[in-house]
Amino acid sequence: MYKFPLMPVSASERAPYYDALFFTITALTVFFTLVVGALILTFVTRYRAGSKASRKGATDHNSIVEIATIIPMLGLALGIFAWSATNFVNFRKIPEKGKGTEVFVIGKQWMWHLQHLNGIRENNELHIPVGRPVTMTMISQDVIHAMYLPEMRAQYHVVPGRYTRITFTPTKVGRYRMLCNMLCGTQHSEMVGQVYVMSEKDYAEWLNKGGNRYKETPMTMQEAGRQLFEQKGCGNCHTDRDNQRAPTLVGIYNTNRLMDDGSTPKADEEYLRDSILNPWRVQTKGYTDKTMPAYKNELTEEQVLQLIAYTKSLTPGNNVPGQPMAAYERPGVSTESGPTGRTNAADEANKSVSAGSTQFNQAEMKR
Ligand code: HEC
Ligand SMILES: [Cu+2]
Repeated sequence: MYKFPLMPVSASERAPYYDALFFTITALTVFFTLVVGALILTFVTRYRAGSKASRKGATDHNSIVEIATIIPMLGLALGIFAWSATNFVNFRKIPEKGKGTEVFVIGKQWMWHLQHLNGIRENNELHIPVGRPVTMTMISQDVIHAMYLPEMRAQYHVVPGRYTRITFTPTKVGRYRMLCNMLCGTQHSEMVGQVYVMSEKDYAEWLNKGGNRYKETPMTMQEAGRQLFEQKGCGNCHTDRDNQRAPTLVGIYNTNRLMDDGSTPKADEEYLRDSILNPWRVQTKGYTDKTMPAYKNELTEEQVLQLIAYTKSLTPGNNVPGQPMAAYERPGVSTESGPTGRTNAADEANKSVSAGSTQFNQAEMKR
């Protein structure tokens, strides 16, 4: 809306309201500065010592003029107060539960930890979809910080011992700043991060990748399958051996299965896909209860392919006895961080002295 170079771009629904107020106050300030300045200049010139201007009938008090000035000024000030207060109240209306994106924020010297409802964690970074309200619930682990998102025109204190909240709706795709706006210690100025406002499609993709933008290589299908296997709880029933709940999937690929109706189909891809999507059509011998959920409307074709890839990898040699399912390891890959089980650069960065700066530099390099 405004292209004033001193202002950061406007990237949230509240920016125009905030800017209108800001520029009105600025305009009023400039206007009165000019009026008062002009009057001062006029009078000091006109009535300077030694000037011949007439000093006849000088008064030092005029109630009418005073009242006529004070009342409108008071009105103006109260008007600005009412306007600001309305903005403030409107911007602090937290969307109903379940509406929009919820993010949980921990501020600490000197970084921002963020976690999404689905468990994705981020450090000094926030990925959000455009056009949907975002609510941040924030708390500090040490001193008082302040979450400041200049392009969103949003700021609120982050204090120890209680939750504060901030809400805004990003309106423009892009990369914006996340700053700490409360002097919080020596590296306060490095408590910086980025807000990535993404299109719905990019955001979905990002979520799909487990939120790990730094991943060097995408997950293999097997890895993705394993992740799904865990997420969907397949392992609650399918373990490393046949049990009362379900037959094992270890080693079944390309073998002939004995079914309840006496048929012996080969467990190829087609069979596996069918068993996952419509498990009760023909059941494995010994399992007559329809306990396995039908995933027909729950999994995408891509996910089914990933699950099949994972199932294929489950050979006895690849299986750890006693474990629910084969533990899948890749050299140099930590299984501890994040839902993807991959180390991410943010975590690495946070081990060094200034998490903010390291990560910021890394983010810049990747661009
Ligand atoms: C509540 C328990 C349960 C869950 C959860 C479950 N299954 Fe099953 N699954 C079964 C049972 C019981 C059978 C055998 C009877 C049948 O085919 O319905 C089976 C059969 C299968 C088969 C065919 C195995 C064979 O004997 O040839 C495959 C493949 C399979 N499940 C994959 C999966 C996948 C993948 C998931 C997760 C997305 C999953 N299952 C979740 C209980 C479960
Ligand atoms: Cu801070």
